[in-house]
Amino acid sequence: MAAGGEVRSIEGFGPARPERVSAKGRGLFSLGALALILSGCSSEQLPALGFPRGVTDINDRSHFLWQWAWIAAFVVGAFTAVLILWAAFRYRAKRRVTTGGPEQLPEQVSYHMPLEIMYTVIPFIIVAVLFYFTARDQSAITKISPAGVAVHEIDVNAIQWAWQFTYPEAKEKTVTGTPEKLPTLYLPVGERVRINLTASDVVHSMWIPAFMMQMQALPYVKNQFEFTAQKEGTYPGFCNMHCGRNHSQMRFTVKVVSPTEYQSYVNALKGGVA
Ligand SMILES: [Cu+2]
Repeated sequence: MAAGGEVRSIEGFGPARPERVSAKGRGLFSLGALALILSGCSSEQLPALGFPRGVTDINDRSHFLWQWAWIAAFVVGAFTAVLILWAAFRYRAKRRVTTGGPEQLPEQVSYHMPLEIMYTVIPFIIVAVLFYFTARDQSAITKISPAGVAVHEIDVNAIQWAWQFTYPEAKEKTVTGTPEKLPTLYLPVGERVRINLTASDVVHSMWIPAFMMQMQALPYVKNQFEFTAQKEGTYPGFCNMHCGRNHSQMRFTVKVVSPTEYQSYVNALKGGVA
């Protein structure tokens, strides 16, 4: 018991009590066990977290990054929450230790080198790991097949506020959409497709959520990406860059069909029927 108004030092950075260590130890053990369990999962076993599997080969690649970015965020978030709650409860103001005097601040720590190094190095490692996997997947997704490899090329032009699809295979015939009559982008299943993307006026962005793919459409620039659609179906497409008053109406439909059906579409377009 402190006497004569002297304030007993607040528990702080001294040695932790044994029961606190065991609680902390249990927390760390649980986190480690979670990481160990999750590391044994293949990306097929993990939840898809809002994106469909296998629609294109881009999905096959991007799912890994998508799922593990969430797992990393969850682990970092949980660890941070535990630390915050632990500090909040462990070092909360205790009236019983301020007998006779004003409330005292706990010991103030500054220029604690190990701590300073830790909170600089750990975020750097997190960013470096995310950067590595993002750069690896991005360069794979934007890799263009060498000349001579058969791909179906489709030129996509974004305009305020519609999409134009031009098929060189159909004698450069162009399909232009309007907000009232959305255009359809036809794609053959199981065959390589290259999108040559540009814009007529301002910056737009071509986004097909089911394909886990978006790319900016820039005026005077040809951006390209390739993929192989793996599942037939109809999927919505959007402009994903706020490009003006009617941006929200800048939509299109993607139809992945059999190669025969795709060929008939191209032929019909060539003949001016589609
Ligand atoms: Cu747009």
